[in-house]
Amino acid sequence: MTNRTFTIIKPNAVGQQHTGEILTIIEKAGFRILALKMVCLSRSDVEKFYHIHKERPFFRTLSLFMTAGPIVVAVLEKENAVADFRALIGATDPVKAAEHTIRKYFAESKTRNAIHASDSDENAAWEASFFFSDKEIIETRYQLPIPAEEIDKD
Ligand code: 3AN
Repeated sequence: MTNRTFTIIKPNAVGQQHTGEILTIIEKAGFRILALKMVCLSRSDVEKFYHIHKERPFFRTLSLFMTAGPIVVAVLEKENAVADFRALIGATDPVKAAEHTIRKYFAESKTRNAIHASDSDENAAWEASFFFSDKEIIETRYQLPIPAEEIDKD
């Protein structure tokens, strides 16, 4: 089990200005943000990213939705990241999502379901590399090189 997962805050959640609230829930649940950016997907991006769903009946509407506005993508770190983050976001169908999950709060339907999470360690690594180079995934932690009092004294 690795400690990384990948997420997308989807166009409806970004458009409704829930990005900050969702990132707050994620950080409060103990996930550390290693990479973060806002992007717009093209139809060809959606076909590549969701290639396993390409033949599914909902693919057309999934593609129209995922290209409807900007998304926020992130790489997250925590022990047991993939499973814990799936629990934090809740079921694909918001009607079935547990109380206090991100989808329970923000999803509007199975397609407009506010957030994506990787479903395995292998997919997390592949999905992260779809959006970020190795250099953009930052492991370095905050650590002052001198005592805080010295930083504050000038
Ligand atoms: P999850 O995001 O919960 O892992 P997946 O990976 O099975 O779900 O599906 C990817 C995305 O495809 C979902 N987040 C959702 O937007 C859409 N989707 C999945 N199943 C359906 C469905 N039965 N009807 C409509 N959209 C769906």
